[in-house]
Amino acid sequence: MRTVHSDRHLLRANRTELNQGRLVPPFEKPERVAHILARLAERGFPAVEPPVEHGLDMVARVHAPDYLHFLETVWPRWTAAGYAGEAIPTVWPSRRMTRKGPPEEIDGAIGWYALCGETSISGGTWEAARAAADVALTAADLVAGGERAAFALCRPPGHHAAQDMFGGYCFLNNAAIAAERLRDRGAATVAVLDVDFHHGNGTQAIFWERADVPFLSLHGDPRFEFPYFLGGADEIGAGKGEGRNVNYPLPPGTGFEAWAAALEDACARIKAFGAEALVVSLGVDTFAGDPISSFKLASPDFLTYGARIARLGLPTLFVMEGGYAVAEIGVNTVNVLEGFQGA
Ligand code: Q9C
Ligand code: ZN
Repeated sequence: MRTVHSDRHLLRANRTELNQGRLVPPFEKPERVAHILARLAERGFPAVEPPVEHGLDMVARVHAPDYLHFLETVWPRWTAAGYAGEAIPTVWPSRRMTRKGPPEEIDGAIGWYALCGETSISGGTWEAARAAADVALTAADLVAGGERAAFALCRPPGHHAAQDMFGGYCFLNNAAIAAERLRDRGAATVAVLDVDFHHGNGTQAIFWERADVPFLSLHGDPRFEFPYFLGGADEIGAGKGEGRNVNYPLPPGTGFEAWAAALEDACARIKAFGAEALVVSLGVDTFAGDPISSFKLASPDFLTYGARIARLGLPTLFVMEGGYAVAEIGVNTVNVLEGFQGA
């Protein structure tokens, strides 16, 4: 399986994350990718390939123009305002506040576009996010061109990013952008299967009314887990998309047996939807040793479910999302790819 990857992810090197009332070093850090690259090489995968620059046309199919302009300018605006730390929102258009667009001041504007407050923005974030979108698009083109599967080693991740919102370490929704590309290149129905520990709220929002891109997500029950305000089983899509959004909220501490049962149901539905291609939002924060998640998957379980996904028999694009047990992220991620290839 070929991997697309850009060194420009290194430009995303923020120093702070608001966690449990303190600013701490971010969980979503560059070393995550280094471990995945090392494991790919160790297991004999082909040399990683750089992305082809695609411009912003496909990105703009998923994200609003004013949001893209915000991402491009937020850091210079923040520093021009004289703010010393990294850009972090402190105020939101919350319930009973009725303004319908971003205010002039960057401190307010960042709250308009933020879904939450842990994800700081620093210089280079926009450039890294753009490169990650190019990685996803380039890998999608490999699959559209006839590869059985490809791996988009994206960083920063994307599945929490909605049309006009960043947060949960995500800025551009790489998986959604790739799904649009696969649609353009001829797959009539492209399913997105999200196996990251957290609900893919951004991807759900983007495809909520779409019949051609069904979204299925296995995740920690939002009554107990981030992103808290989306991801329930009763969210089934609307309009033409009704019945094509499928959430599997699972209790804290879920182990592989229950997780795999949900995956089995998701696979049956992907078949029933008539998907012609598959995008997997691949987060490995379901691992038992993950520092911010509560599921109990063991490293060999990733091999098992990679093989199950392969048995769908669909052209498949794996898009990297979360996973914060850095020492094991390489083994767990590559196990999914090896399980897929071995099936
Ligand atoms: N500070 C992804 O896995 N909550 N994002 C953090 C610890 C946000 C995870 C709690 C988690 C976002 C792509
Ligand atoms: Zn996650």
